[in-house]
Amino acid sequence: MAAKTKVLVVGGTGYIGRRIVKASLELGHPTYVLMRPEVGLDIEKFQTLLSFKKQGARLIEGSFSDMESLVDAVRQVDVVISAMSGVHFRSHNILLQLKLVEAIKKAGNIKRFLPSEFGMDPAQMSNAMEPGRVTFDEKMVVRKAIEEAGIPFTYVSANCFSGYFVGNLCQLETLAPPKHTVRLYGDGNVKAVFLDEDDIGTYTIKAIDDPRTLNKTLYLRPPENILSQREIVEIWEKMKGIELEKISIPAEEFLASMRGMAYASQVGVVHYYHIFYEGCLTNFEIGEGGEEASKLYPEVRYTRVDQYLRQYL
Ligand code: NDP
Ligand code: GEC
Repeated sequence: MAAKTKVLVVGGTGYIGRRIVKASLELGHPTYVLMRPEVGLDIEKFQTLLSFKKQGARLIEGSFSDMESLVDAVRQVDVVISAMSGVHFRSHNILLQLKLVEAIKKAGNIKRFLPSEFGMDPAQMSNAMEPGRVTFDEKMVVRKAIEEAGIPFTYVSANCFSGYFVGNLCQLETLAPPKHTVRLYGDGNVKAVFLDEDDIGTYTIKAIDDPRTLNKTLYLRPPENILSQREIVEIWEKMKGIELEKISIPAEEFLASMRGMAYASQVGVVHYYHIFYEGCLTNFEIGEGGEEASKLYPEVRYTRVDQYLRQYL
């Protein structure tokens, strides 16, 4: 049997990065995690790195301010996965990945690079609104650098992380379910796609050495998790045995609510607008350059939204 693909995760201690590390270890890949000296006294991050090591990962030291260290790190593996922050109220460093692209190009040994995407497909978002479009524009800059360097890639479009979108019944500015009143985006019937974070890790690792995903976008669209906001609310109401008051927000009112908000919140509003009014996650067919994950990997028993919601009861 061929040796298992060696994986380096950059951004491994992050929200989605740690799920990718977990899946890589579980699926038996020699797993390397970048350990940055900038961690300093961030004891939570350091302890997370130690816990990876305990589970069998190897920590590789390297810094974005030291190109040679990145090249050396990349040379030790077959596949690089980046899970660099893209969320504006966290830290947002998508463009820093240009250094990683440069290191991968210099090293010359990488069989697949998965940049930090894990959301909407930025290639579908060329008409997105300000200021939210920054996320997509920057991810496209990184894609361009990858493709110009001739680096083999897979882009993972993971749609909505359940932690941000399901537990709160798609409400903004909270992660907990509303108790009395839920704000519906328009009629609440636009379909979106919701993924358990561990499943995102699993599908991502499945794709890293699959010839079917080479130089393609992998869309995570497990059919039972293609749901409208109203359907999610109804699942929750049934589980909980309650009925929530529903207020429908017209599109114009929702967009106008952005005025006066902090920049990071405005970015969030724009993302929600495209997802829940425009239907940007489901209003296109997966074409030539794409594959759907639950079709490629039917053996993955993905988490349904009702199962995910149980932890909020
Ligand atoms: P996090 O905010 O958790 O950050 C991930 C990692 O980024 C950190 O752990 C850190 O790596 C690294 N990082 C941050 N700042 C720097 C820096 N200055 N230098 C080097 N590394 C840095 O990221 P998320 O998991 O929230 O986001 C990852 C991706 O997922 C993004 O592309 C984002 O757009 C997408 N996303 C999608 C969502 C959805 O619903 N679809 C929701 C949330 C995110 P280290 O471990 O080395 O410290
Ligand atoms: C679904 O696709 C994406 C989602 C994406 O491609 C990039 C980023 C995201 C989201 O991760 C967390 C952010 C951002 C958009 O909406 C999330 C958010 C949640 C922003 C502001 C909020 O108040 C919020 O409350 C839950």
